[in-house]
Order: sequence, then C-alpha cells, then structure tokens
Amino acid sequence: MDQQLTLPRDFFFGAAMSGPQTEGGWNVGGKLENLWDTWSNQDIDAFYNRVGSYVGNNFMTRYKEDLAILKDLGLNSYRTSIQWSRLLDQDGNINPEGAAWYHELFRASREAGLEVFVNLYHFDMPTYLFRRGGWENREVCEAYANYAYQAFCEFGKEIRCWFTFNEPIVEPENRYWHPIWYPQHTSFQEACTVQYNISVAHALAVAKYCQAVEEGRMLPDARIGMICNFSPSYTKENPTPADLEALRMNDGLTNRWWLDLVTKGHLPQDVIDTLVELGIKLPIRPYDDAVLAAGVVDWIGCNYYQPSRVQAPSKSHDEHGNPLFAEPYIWPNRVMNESRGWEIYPKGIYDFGMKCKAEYPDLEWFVSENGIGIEREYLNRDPETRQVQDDYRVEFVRDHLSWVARAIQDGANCVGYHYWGLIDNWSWANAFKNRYGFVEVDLMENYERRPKKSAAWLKQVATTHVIS
Ligand code: BGP
Repeated sequence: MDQQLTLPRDFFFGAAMSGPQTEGGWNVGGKLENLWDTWSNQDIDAFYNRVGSYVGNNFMTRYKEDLAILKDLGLNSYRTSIQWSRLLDQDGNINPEGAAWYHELFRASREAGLEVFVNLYHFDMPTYLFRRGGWENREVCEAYANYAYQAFCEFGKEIRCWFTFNEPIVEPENRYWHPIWYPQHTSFQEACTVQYNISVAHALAVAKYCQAVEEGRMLPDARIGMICNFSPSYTKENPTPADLEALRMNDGLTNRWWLDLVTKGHLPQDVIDTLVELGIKLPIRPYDDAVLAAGVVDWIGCNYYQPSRVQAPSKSHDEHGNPLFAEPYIWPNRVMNESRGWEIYPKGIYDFGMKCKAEYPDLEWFVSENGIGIEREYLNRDPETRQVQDDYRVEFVRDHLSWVARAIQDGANCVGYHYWGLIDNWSWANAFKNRYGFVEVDLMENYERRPKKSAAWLKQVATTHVIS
C-alpha cells in the first residue's frame, strides 16, 4: 500500500494486557489461587521452560515504569483485567488488599494520562470455584455476577470502559473440547455447557452493570462491552455445499454466537438447532431467554491475530467421539508466523469491519488485540547496542493498521487499536516463548524493560496518527 493512511484524531491508540499475564504476586495480599497457579503448582513441566504463572512480567512491582513507557510511546489508553481471585475473598466479599492494588493502579494511570479499559475475566477462574464445577455450574455464573457487581461498585467512579469477558470461546475450546489447557478434557458436550453458561454469566453481569448505572454508581459516560477473538471465517474459492456447511458452523460457534448475544440478546438459532440435532444438551433453564436478552452491550472489542480457514471435514467425528464440523483449509497463498503457527492476513481486520458494517451496522468496535509473537527474538540483537532488531513487528503492525484505516474510510465503525503485549509478558503455557513486545523484558536481568528497535516507529505513529 503506497498511499499514506491516517487514523482519526480521537482514536483509542494503546496497549492490551491482562492481570494474570502481567501482575505477578500470585499469592500476596490475600490473592487466592486461580487455575493458572494451580496448574503451575501441579505440573510445571506443562509450561515452556518451566515458567509458571507466579511472576507475570512483574507488573505489580514495575507498574509505574510501565505506565511511563506507554505514555512516552504516545499511547492514550490501555486494557488490563482485574483478577477475580485478587479482588474477592472466598465468601465473595471485597479483599481490601486486592482492591487497594487496583485503586492504586487506576490512580497511577490517571496521573499518567492513560485511560484504563477494565476487563473482568481473562481465562482466570478462581480454583475454589473450579472445584465447585467452574463454568459447568450455574452457581458459578451467579458468583461471577456478584463479582462483577462488586467491581462496578468499587471502581465505578474511576473507570469508564468495562468489559465482561476476553475471548469467551477460548476456555470451552482449550480446557474442555481440546486438551490444551488444564483440566485438558476432550468433551464437546462439556464445552457446549461451558460456552452456554459463560453466555449466561455475561448477560447476568451486564444486568448488574445496568443496576449499578441506575443506582448512580457508574460514571455518566460509562460503557460496557465484550472482547472476542473474531477470526473472520473463510473457505475455499469454489466451495462445495459441505464446505459452506463447515463455514456456517465454524463461524456460528465462534463468531455469530457472541455477536448475536451482544447485539440481539439471543444465541444464533441455526447453531442451537444443529447442536440439538447432534444430541448436545445445553443447560437451558426456564426464563433464560429473558436472562440472555440482558446481554446486549454498548460496544465490542475484536482481538485479531489470524483468519480461520475451513473446509468440509473428512470424517464426521474425532477420535474422542466429538462431532467434527470442519477441518482446517490451508490457503495456498498463506503467509505464516512460524513461531506461533498462525497465518498472517492483515486484510482480515478489514473484512471483519465490513461484515460488521453490513450485518451489525450500529455496533461500535475497536481492535482490542493484535500483535506478533516471535520465538528466540533475543538472537536478533544489534551487536553494539544489544537492542532487539524487530523490523518484522513494524511490518506486521503497519499492514494491520493500514487495513484498519481503510476499513474506517469505507465506513467501519472502528474507534481504536490496542496492541497486544506491548511490553513482553507471560503467555499461558507458552510462558515467555513468543515475545510480542515493542519493549523487551529481560528475564535474566530481573525483568528489566528495554525498547526494541520497533518502539521508535510505534511512537511516531501513535503521536501523529499517520501510518508511516
Ligand atoms: C489472545 C489472548 C491473550 C494473549 C494473546 C496471544 O488470545 O487474549 O491473553 O495471550 O492471545 O496469544 P499467545 O499468548 O497464546 O501467543
């Protein structure tokens, strides 16, 4: 793309991170164990280089420095998450030390001139609730609604932008359907139960948000949303009816499920019908229609890393007896980020914007995560300055931002861009394997922060809103 593109002046330009991946302090100040801590304690070999959840990227110690870095790079906002296991005690009441940490973080952010977007849940179920069934238990949805309400009451006068969940599809998929994360189950039925109950939990939390608004506990311009990894779904160029059917269910389960919930207050009927035909039992209770109807939000975040390309499956069930809706389709022109195994397809963000414009025209959205994680990046150092030379990061972000700018030009209702992992952070079971940051975290030097080569470019774009 040669034409110079710009982003709107009032655009949210910032960073995304999460509590469990940055804070550290896993067992201080009354914090309870969450599933990451429990998995780290039980099976540290499951984590890359045996680095568990304990320290994050040491944000609780270095937050002032990190906020100064964001500010210096010209960013105006960032997203993090409150950890349920830090904010509340086992009785569902505020843990004063946990609350004090978030008050201090939000105060320091205000002082730095940064708007904080607060997400309430980022894959971090408190372990005592997991032991009561986690998202398979409807009572945990009620407990989540209580947690959300406590957070609204505690921080309602400090925070304007709230989100109920980050990527709610990921726990059903990675914990219950595919054995990727603890407890590594392989049951599509369980995954559906969890996905349904998370949808209920989201709607209950939005209802609590509305209650807090009515009670005058929130800022006048407060807003609530949900953040999803909407990976635009594609199939082959000349698809068969079976390919299109694969596309319908893939897109239906991962994208339309949440888009319908947050814009229409119900789940997509064609997807529910297919699940019922397959004998899947959703834990639907009487009056759930009314519960889910409360789930409509003010705006959404779209985490975009890669497209989803699918084709008709070659068999109807997998080795665990779960139904197979689709198989990956390898696009002949694909470009890969080999470190992460994800396709790089910047135009996907434009396609998402156009889809929203066509199908959900009133919906405001922003890019809530986008980034590139590279393995063994520390080998690409300038021999003299030792600075990481990450030109590929500039290329990746420039290409994506260009498509964001084009989408806005073509009428997309996109109001911001948050880069994921601006300062290297802990990435679940991959720990510090793939580095996303514009700023390096040196694990050998007490988590010291050092700008990579790309940081100067980011600053230029963030301060001018011109994509250079
Ligand atoms: C998103 C998550 C983030 C983050 C990111 C990068 O799905 O919301 O928490 O981790 O992906 O992925 P990964 O860390 O697996 O490389």
